[in-house]
This record gives sequence, structure tokens and C-alpha cells, in this order.
Amino acid sequence: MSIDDFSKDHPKPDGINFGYGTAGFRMKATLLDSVAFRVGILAALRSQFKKGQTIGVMITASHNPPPDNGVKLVDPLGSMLEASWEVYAAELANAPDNQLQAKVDSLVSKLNIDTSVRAHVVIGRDSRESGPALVAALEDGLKAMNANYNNYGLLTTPQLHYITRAINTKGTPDAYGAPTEEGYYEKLANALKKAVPDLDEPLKCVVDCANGIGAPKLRALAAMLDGTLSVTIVNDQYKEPPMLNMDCGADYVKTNQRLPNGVTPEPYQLLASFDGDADRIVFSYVDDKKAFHLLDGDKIATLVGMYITELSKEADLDLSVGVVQTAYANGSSTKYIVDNLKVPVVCTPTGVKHLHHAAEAFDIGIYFEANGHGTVLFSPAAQIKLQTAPEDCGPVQRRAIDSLLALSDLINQTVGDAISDLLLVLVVLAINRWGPEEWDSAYKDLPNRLDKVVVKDRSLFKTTDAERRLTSPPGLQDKIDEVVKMFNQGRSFVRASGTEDAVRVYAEAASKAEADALSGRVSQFLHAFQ
Ligand code: G16
Repeated sequence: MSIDDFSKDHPKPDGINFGYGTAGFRMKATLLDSVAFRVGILAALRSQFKKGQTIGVMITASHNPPPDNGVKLVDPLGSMLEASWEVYAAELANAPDNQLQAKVDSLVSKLNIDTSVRAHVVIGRDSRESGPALVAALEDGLKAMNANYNNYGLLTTPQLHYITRAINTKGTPDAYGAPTEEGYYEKLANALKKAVPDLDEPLKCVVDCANGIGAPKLRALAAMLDGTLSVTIVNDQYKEPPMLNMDCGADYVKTNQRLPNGVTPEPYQLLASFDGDADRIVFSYVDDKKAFHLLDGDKIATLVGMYITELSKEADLDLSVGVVQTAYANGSSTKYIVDNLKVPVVCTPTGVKHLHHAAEAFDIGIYFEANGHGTVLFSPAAQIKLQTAPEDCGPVQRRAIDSLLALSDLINQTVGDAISDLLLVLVVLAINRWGPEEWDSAYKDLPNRLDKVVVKDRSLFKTTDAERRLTSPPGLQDKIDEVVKMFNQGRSFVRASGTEDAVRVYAEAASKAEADALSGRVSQFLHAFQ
């Protein structure tokens, strides 16, 4: 059957312009059938372009509500789809039904793709109700291209990234691990035991899994780590899709700055919250007065930054360390990293692809968005230095090198991974013998607030300076600047979301009341666009 034949079952809805945003295509699941079908075609083309290397496709809408879904591509080494192909993805998704074959032909000729190469694609999905139907549409696109594909079923997003990289590096000096879900657990379990060889008691945490796919996957890993890891998993109803991300999970906890439903932690007990596809994590705890404290992506970056900086000094291998953040990073965290850790900070636009790219400039690049999405990258040069350091160096140096090597396996370097990041944080806390309060005491967040405003056309909102300033609509940035000046330590910015049909407003200031007031004033400016 030809592309046109398959396409008849997947007509493009009228009047919609699909865009490949911060995390691929994402919207109401009912609108995504034709997109999933065409992403199947695109994934096959991308694999052929990459000489038959395996491409990943993940069906997920991560933190978004249950009726949404999304689809994104994963490149051979587990990174996000190369930016130049995002344009082709959108072109293919928006081609009229009767011009789809012509669009494919024009991409083949423009990119000089050898269509005699057999394409290889792996597929994963989160626990949403709409997932199986979208996978079926995707498979039709792959069949239309005569691609070879393997559907792994339910996975976390980072597991699909891991599997994609593991397949493509198998049998090479850069082999990333066994290319299976089991291989993922084995790699993490072995690395964890190496990272904390002398534990007095298991690493402990209560984990809110947002009623998503992270719950069974974390449980599977914990089963292999009896005596090393003891997790209490809550909000684990992944077989009840309407409960996904509902009043729980990383996005809820971060945005509302409150505990998720379904949890009543003891004072100073560490609580972690994953998002729906387990690629983000934030932590929290309550104190003895039941006050809530958030330990978000900024706090993770500073904790991990502190530990890695110490280890790098002790390893004495001349490794550069840097931290990458976005405009959402709390001003206090950036100040702490620069002034106390003496580590350079780079700011990029929102979206893992931007942070990931910037982190690659360092030997060890730590990147975290405030919302808890992040990881640590070890450059190939750093890996070689660590692997080839003399065995008989001093004991402190040797221990530091071994710890960095264990971390480089424990950390999922393809993308932010809630499970891997959970283990990383628990390791650093255990080594320092810290609880959440000691972790939190490094610096105090400036009070802040993140709001969402639905406007008629979010594409009007264009930014510059790593999204910290608006260039459009005309005049709006001047108004924001004027109002920010009125607040002590005030900072605020507005940007269009790439995953939701809304504009986001961030504000921070010296007190909670001021941060709330600043956010309110800036949000008011947006009423004119509603
Ligand atoms: C995705 C991206 C993140 C981004 C988040 C929110 O996360 O991977 O990099 O921070 O969306 O983006 P925006 O503010 O543009 O909506 P996830 O966890 O939803 O895949």
C-alpha cells in the first residue's frame, strides 16, 4: 500500500496549524491521529537519512492533562530531534492530504535521502488512554515506509531515550548498556551500588508518581535494589488514565507550591514528585510546623553542582564544570552557584534541547530547568580522562574518580530522567548525611509565582535574551519593565508556552506578597490579548 492509501485512514483535520514545539507535537489527543501517522513517515525518513540508525518515537504529553497527548522524535544518541528537522516535521504534519506524497518526495530529494535504506524505529508510550490508537496511527506511517519497527509499549520517556541510544551504540566502544528495559534497570542498579558502596541503611524516599508510568517502572527498579533503595510509592494509579497528573506530580507541586494529594508526610521526610512520563522530578518536605518547602530543579542543580565540583577538585583532572539554567531559575540559585560554588552559569531558552546543547560545552555540564527537568552530561573527553586515570593515584583522588565514574553511569545522560535523578539526589544526600532541611539551607529562594494566562493568539508573544524579554507585542516589555522597578528585587517575564495553549507569567520579588502583586500586575497587561 502507498502513502496515499494509508493516509486515507488518517485525514488531516481542517483549520489547524501543527507546530513542533518545546517537546514535539502536543495538543488534545483527538486532533493528533494524522500527526502520529505522519510522524511515522518522518521517523522512517530520519532513520534513512541517518543510514538506517534507529530513531525513537515517544507518545506522551508528559505533564499535560489526561485528554492531551503528544508525539516526539528521539535522535540516534538519545537526544531530542535535531532542530533543523523540526521544520520538516511541521511541514509534513501540515501538508494537505492530497499533497502528502509530494511533500515526502520533495523532502527525499532536498535532503538527498537514500530510500533504499531500511529504516529502524522504536516506539514507547505513556499511560494515557489515547496512547494505543496513536501508536496504531504511527505504525501505519511506518508500514507505509516499509520501516522495521519495534513497539516497546509502556515506557517512561527517558527509558525510550536510553533504549534508542543503547541500540545505536551496541557493540561500539561507546556502548551505553543493554538495549532493553531490563538493561536500563541493571545499569542504574549497578551504578547505584558503586556510587554508595558503604551504606549503613537503604536510601529512603516517598515518591509521588503522578498516577503515571513512573510508578510501575520505579517499582521494577526498586525490586532489584532490596537493601539499597527503599521507596514508598504513592499516586501510583497508572491504570486509571483520568487520574494522571491530577492534583499531584511534579508540575502540580512546583506550580502550586503545595503537597500533592494522597500524601501526608512526617515532618522532614523527603518526598519526590515525578511528572506523567517520569522525565521531571521535584522534591518537597514539611517542617515541624507543617509548613511546605519545595526543592525544585534549581535546588537539585545546586546540590548536584556542589557534589560534582568537590569531586572534580579532588579528582584533579582539570575538568571544567558548568551549570545551565533558564529564565525560570530563581535568582538566589544563580547567585549561589556563581558566588559560592564559583561555577559558571549559562542561561538558555526553555526546552531541554537548548539546555542540553549548552551543557555540552563543559567537561561536566549540569542542566536543570526549575520545573525539575534536567541531567548531567560528561563530555567524551571527560569520560576518557576518568577512565584512563592511573589506578595508583592517591586514595582521595582515586575515590573521587571512581565516584565520578559511578555517577556517569547512574545519570541518564540522554535526557532528564526522574528515576535516575531521584537516585542521584539520594546518593548526594546520603554521602553528606543530610536530610531535606540541610539540603534546603544552602540558600533561600526568592519568593516567586508562575501563572498561566490563556490568550487568543500566543504566537504574538516573541522573545529575546533567553526568553527574558519580549520583542512582541510592541510596547508590552516597556510596561513590564516599568512595573518591575516598583518591586524590591523584582523580576518578571512573559513567554508563550510551547506545550500548552497559554502564555506563562513568571514573577519573583523580595516577599511573597510582592511576588504575587507583581505577577498580578503583569498578568493584567495580558487581558488586552484575551
Ligand atoms: C516540556 C519540555 C520542558 C519544558 C516544559 C514546559 O516538558 O521538555 O523543557 O520546560 O515542557 O514548556 P513550556 O513552558 O514551553 O510549556 P514536559 O515534561 O512537559 O515534556
